[in-house]
Order: sequence, then C-alpha cells, then structure tokens
Amino acid sequence: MLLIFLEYLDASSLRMLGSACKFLYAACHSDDLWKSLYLESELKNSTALEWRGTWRSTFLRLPEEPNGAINCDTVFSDVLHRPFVCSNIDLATYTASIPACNQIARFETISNDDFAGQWARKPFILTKCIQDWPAFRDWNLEYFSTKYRDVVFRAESVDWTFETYTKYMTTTSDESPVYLFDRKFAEKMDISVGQEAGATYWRPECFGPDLFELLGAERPAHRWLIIGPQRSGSTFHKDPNATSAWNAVIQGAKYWIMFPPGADVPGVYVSSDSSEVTSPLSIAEWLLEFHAEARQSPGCIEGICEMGEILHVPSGWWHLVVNLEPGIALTQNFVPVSSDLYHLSEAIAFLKDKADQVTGFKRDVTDPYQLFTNRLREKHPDLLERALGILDAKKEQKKRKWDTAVGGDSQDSGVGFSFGFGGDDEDIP
Ligand SMILES: O=C(O)CCC(=O)C(=O)O
Ligand SMILES: [Fe+2]
Repeated sequence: MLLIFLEYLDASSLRMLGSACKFLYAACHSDDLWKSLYLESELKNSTALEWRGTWRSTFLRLPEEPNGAINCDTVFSDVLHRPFVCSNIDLATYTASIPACNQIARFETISNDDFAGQWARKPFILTKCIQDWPAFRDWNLEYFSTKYRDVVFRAESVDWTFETYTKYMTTTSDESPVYLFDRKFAEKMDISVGQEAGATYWRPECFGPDLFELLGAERPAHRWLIIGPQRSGSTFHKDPNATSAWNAVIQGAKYWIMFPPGADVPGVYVSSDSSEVTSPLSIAEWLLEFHAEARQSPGCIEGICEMGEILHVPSGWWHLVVNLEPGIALTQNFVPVSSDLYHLSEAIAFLKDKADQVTGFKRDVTDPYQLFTNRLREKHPDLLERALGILDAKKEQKKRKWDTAVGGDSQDSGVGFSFGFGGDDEDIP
C-alpha cells in the first residue's frame, strides 16, 4: 500500500519523505517510482538526455548513484526486494535443458515449396539464411555507437539518441529494460532494404511472396529494428493483424517460448472475444511463476535463436522472447502464400471481423479490409476467391458444430441436447 501511495507523490515530496527514516529512504528510492516520474515529465522529450545509471539520478540530474550512501541493512521488505530478485534471475535456469519434445525445429535452409506446403504454420529456426546480409556482416553494438551515435531511435515511449540508449542499456538494472523498437530505422539510418542492389538486408527467399506488399505505401508497420540488453524482450503476445513474422538475430541470442493459436498459455489471460490480452507479469516474474508449468503444457515449444539465425513465427502463435545477451535483431511481418491459403484467409478474416483490433495502419486508411480485398481482386482474383471460399466453409463448419451442440440437427436422436469435449482445435495446425 505504501508503494502505491508513493506513486502519487511528485519528485520533491518523494525526496523529502525519503529523508525521514531508513525505511522511507529505501522505499522512496524505488527506481520504478522515478522511472514513472521521468516518463510523465517533459524530460521524456529530450533526445539529448544523459543517462546517469538510475532513473532517480537521471531525473534529478544527480551524479551517478553513490553506492551504499545510507546503510539499509535493517530494512526488510519483500516488495522492495522483488525487483532486485527479478533483475538478477539466472536466465539459464529457464532456457537451458529444453526437453527434446519441446525443441523448435532447426534447419540450415528451407525451400519455398517446403515452407508453403509443410512449414508455414509451424515455428522453425534457420541457421544459414542471413549470412550474406551486409547487416549481419557489419552490424554490432560498437558499429552502432560509432556510426549512429546521434541518430534518435524509438525505445518504447521515449526517443533517445543511440549514445543515450547504449549508456542506458549497459548500466541499467531495470527488471524490464526499455527496449529499442524502431520501425523507421531504415529512413533514420539511411539504408536500403529489399531486393535492390546495395540493400543492407532483404527478405529471405524461402518465405516466398508477401501478400501485404499489395498494400504498397498503405501497408501497416511491418519492420522493426530491435536492440536491448540482457533480460529485455517481449511478453506473451500474438503478432498484429494475423500476420506471420521472421526475426533475425544479428548480435546476441534470444530464448523463445511459443504456443499454438488455440492454446491456453499459463499466466496469460484472454477475454472471451480475444480482444484483450492481459499478461500482467514482467518476463522475469512470468519465468519465476509460470515457466515450469508452461513447459509441461500441451503445445509448448521452445528454442534459442543464436546470432546469425532466423526464427519463423507463424500467424496466430503466442510467443514470449527474452534476450540472453545484449543484442540486435531485425524483424518483419508478412502474409505468406501457403498451399492451404490459411494465412491469407486468416488475415482477411482478421481485417473484417476484428476491425477494432487491427493495428499499424496510417490514420487515413479507414477500411483496411476493403483496401486489401480490392488489391487482391485486382492482382490475384484467384487467391481472393479461394480464401473467401475457405472462410465460408469455416463459417459453415462452425454453424454445424453449434447446431450439433444445441441439438438443432438431431431430429431422429430424440435427444434435444448433445455435448462434447472436442476442444475448438480448428486453429491448431
Ligand atoms: O525480438 C523480440 O523481442 C521479439 C519481437 C516480437 O515478437 C515482435 O516484434 O512481434
Ligand atoms: Fe511478436
């Protein structure tokens, strides 16, 4: 309760109260309080900020925290201790010894035929796919520090120069470090991306065409540069707009834990229409509380994507990702042409039926569903027709299931109601 109360205080009150006794000194130094103050203040808009080791020192522009200024040996508090525990967990405890049956498949490369026919709905790691990228050859954190020192990147809700971010990422002890996640990086770094000569990286061929390319300049945000220290990462989510993604590790290593679309993920709570996902725990808390249970749960798969490797995230799959080392990654979302057209039909259905959850489009795109289906009608009428056919068949199948469940089509059984435990597995490949 005390910590919740402290969240209502401004900086000078926190400072004064923190002078009252050892316990309040410790409580008022809780760095999460200062992180919030910083993020709510004007300082947040200063790209030239100087990171001073803690949010408190940074906010108050103090010299880097003098260690052990006040001896708090006699202060005991689980609440104050918890962030310390979480930012000091040994990640290897969770990420090592992955059970063989949970391992994400690994290949050197994969052909587009194999991908489209057998692997488009399954996660896998490719180990020899990005070695020709200049981005893989040249990029590392030192290179960024030299070449892009003054470039301002987006890191969650702040815009910082790379110089500031690198100082932050090398000294922070935040439990959930601010993650650099920038979708305008190509423009900011003045690099070209794609198949043209001189490109810094390109889409791996094995994934084949990307149907969202039909949207041209109107496609939603789809590529990100991701940089973060050890412990940074992404809590459980599904990727936007029913897209698939690939995620390439340029430097560092990432642990992935994934579940198929219809699975119940321990510690993740989804509203009945799946519009809201609550995963209230930080990555470290989730690992502490739920990892063991998750590992035993149906559908769970795990893997480590090492430097130089790329991981495929199929549409609709849940994933939690944590950086095992400071690292750089590139990710791109796409809609592949799989043999069963599952991905196209899912993307169309998402844009149509979950319009309120569609994200990443510019404000002037008011009807992404119409836009996408119009483009498909122009360029690939055959694909559109097949995908709509699949959606109709699915609807019909759902209706039949429902009728069976409520006894609507059981005229001759004499039983007005039937019940089954055949879980809704149509989403699970
Ligand atoms: O590298 C990561 O943290 C994963 C990123 C991710 O899942 C995403 O961009 O959707
Ligand atoms: Fe993701």
